Amino acid sequence: MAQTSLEWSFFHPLRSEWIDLGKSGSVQEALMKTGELPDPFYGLNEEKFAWIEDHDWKLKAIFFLTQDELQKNIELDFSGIDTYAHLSLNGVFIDSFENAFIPYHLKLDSGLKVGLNELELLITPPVRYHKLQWETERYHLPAPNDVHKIAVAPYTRKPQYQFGWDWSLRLNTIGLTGPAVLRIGDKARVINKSIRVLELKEDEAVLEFVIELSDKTIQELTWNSAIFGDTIVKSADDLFKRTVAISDPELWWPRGMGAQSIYTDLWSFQSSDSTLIANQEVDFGVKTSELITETDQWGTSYYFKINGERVFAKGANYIPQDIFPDRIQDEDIEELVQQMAVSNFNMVRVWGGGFYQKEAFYSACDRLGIMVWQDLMFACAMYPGDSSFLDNVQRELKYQIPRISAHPSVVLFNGNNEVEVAWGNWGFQIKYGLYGESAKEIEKAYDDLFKQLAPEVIQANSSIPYIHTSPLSNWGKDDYYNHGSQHYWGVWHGKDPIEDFGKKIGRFNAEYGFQSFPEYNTLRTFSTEADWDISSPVMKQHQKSYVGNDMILKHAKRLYGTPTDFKQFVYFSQLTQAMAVSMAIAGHRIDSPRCGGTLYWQLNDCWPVSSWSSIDYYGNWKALQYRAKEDYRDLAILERFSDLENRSYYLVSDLRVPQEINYDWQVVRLNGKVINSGEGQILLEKDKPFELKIDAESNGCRDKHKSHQLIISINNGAEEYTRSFDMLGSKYEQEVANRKVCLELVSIDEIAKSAVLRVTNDEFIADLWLVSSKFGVRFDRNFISLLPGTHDLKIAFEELPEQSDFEFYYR
Ligand code: BMA
Repeated sequence: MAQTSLEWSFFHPLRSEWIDLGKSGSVQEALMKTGELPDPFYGLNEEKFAWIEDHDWKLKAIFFLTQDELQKNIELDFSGIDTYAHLSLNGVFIDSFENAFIPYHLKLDSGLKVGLNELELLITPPVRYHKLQWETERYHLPAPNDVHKIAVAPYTRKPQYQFGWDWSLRLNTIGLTGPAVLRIGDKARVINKSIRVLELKEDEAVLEFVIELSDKTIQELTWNSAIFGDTIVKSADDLFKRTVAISDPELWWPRGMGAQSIYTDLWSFQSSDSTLIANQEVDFGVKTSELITETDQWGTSYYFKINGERVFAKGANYIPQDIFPDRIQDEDIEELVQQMAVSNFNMVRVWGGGFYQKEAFYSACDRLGIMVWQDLMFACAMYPGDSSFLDNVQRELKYQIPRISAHPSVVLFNGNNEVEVAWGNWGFQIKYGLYGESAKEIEKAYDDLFKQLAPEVIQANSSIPYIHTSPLSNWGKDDYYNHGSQHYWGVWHGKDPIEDFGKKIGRFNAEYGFQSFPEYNTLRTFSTEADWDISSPVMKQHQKSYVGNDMILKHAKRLYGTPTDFKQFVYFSQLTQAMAVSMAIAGHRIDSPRCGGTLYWQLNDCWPVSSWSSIDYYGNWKALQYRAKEDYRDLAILERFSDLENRSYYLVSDLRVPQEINYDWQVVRLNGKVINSGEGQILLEKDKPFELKIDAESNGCRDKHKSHQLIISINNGAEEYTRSFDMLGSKYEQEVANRKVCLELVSIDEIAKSAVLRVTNDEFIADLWLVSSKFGVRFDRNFISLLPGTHDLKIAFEELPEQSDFEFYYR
């Protein structure tokens, strides 16, 4: 029983030499290692990667077999081939591949020999593979994000963002997205498994377990489960299934609603003569999910019920963590899911222009109670509907759907991102000349793929609800916001004022967002300070949205004034983004139960770039992440904007049990003097936001020239929570003209890797941003306003920073 991860090398088409690739990864990463290609993120280097797509790439792996081994069962497992490839063994063709989203399992039963054997994988980049077809086809499929002249993203089952996106560089990796394992003398293996809740009653859950084995000749086996005992099962369509019942099941709940109960079972499979075929440790959870889309008093609902109970969804859209998929480690994924939990998310959307996630992602979501909205991997383009494309997609779904739906965290499969809305509203017909027959063909392809094939595979393999697209409604007309899911892009892609984030509220807000620049540390990784200008070539290269940096500047100026330099622009950009998204989140939560959830665009980045992300490529939190963490608390204090001047304040609870809340508020002058206050008690129920009556003007204290801070505290018996909001008047800057602010690094604990940053300010400061020039420093709070005094902020670090490593900005 030997298992070897093969070592690959590849042939350089221009230099005619063989270069090491290692066990997996792309030719681009290998050429970066040899120094032939630079870091694609730096400066304008992205352009230096284009030529890679002009050549076919030959990969080679050599392995040795003894006479004895040759008699055994020999298999080859590819975890990911990127993408179009021909495989030959000792010079003889054995198979071809055309989907980066499927692992391939091959039985090598001919062509092997004693001694050295050679595998050759010839990979053709998508542009070359489809060139002839593209040049001769009757019409081109719209693919507005594919930046190549020969735009073939829709034909290619590989991550769509690598063809170019409005937050991504164009870099189509070529190679292996995981190791290829040679197995000699192995028994059968479990190559896929699924778990599905068939029925959930108060005192019993009925589940179906499904496995697929690598050896399809096995027709019957004894399935032993440590929890449910033995049963004999026969194979049907290459799958083995058994049904089990659990009495009084412990349910899996999203965070905030209950425990994330996970059962661990051990399965082993034996043939009739009791020989062990395979075994497998399995984690599973018991939960049901429903997507409720029905006509109601407002229009058409869109919300989730988990285990029969309504849940308000809070979170963001997740994109691939790197342009090089193979570089993303399980620890990086787990860390980011951890950040979601720390930020009080209960849902994440795996957006459709990336890839289906690894087990580590879904398992982390299971453990931490983050519901997963899973897109199928189609985004912002029209897709083919010919039978070979549909067969290819069917193979992909038959693998991915059972695998992903085995996880209790998964609550929705969504067919695609913005494909339907793009067809209806983005002017494709005119731009691509798609009328009559061609338009009909494209529409039929949509129906065949998203209304027939996908739901069929999902219903056959899973109990997770399916919807064919997101959004179901468009932004624009007032009534659109009353129906279904919404991607609100009226501020960024339209001309809406920023306050509309808090007003144009869909029934479920699956996307909305505003861009900002990443912090200086991150900017330094790809630019020199000479490039620090929003219209420098390097900054433009790192801004992929056609809308551009001027949009950030326009809104930042209105909210915070004209930045004096680039550094202040970066600071203002983050404040503007945080304000914009916070307006939306507050609007959405306060609109519950009309509104069913809120997922801002976007959590993370795939390279260092100015984008909609709240956490940059290097894991640094932008102002938005700190703010979303407060806005997303289960028991939250929210600020709602009617317009920039008029705001109201709400208490909101997502907890299933009504909360007895004691609250108090104070309106404070910037020198700390309390000018008005109030307190009260309420029973705060889920989906029933409570408006606090704040009287900031009762003593005639607040006029438009005066600035104040509002401090609100709540206590539900279990914990006390305080949040403050600035009410800064138009003369604010004059009121605090001569401020002194000192920073001191104290209480350093090198073992716990923590310290305190002591801030002393003689006058009020707004939105204090602490930045460390050392990577890996985390702040417990940031972008906070401070009344005069001494304030201790905790930091955690990987490497001890010096006091001089910290910079700070405030208004
Ligand atoms: C939506 C997303 C992405 C895009 C974002 C910003 O269309 O689904 O395609 O990056 O808006 O334009």
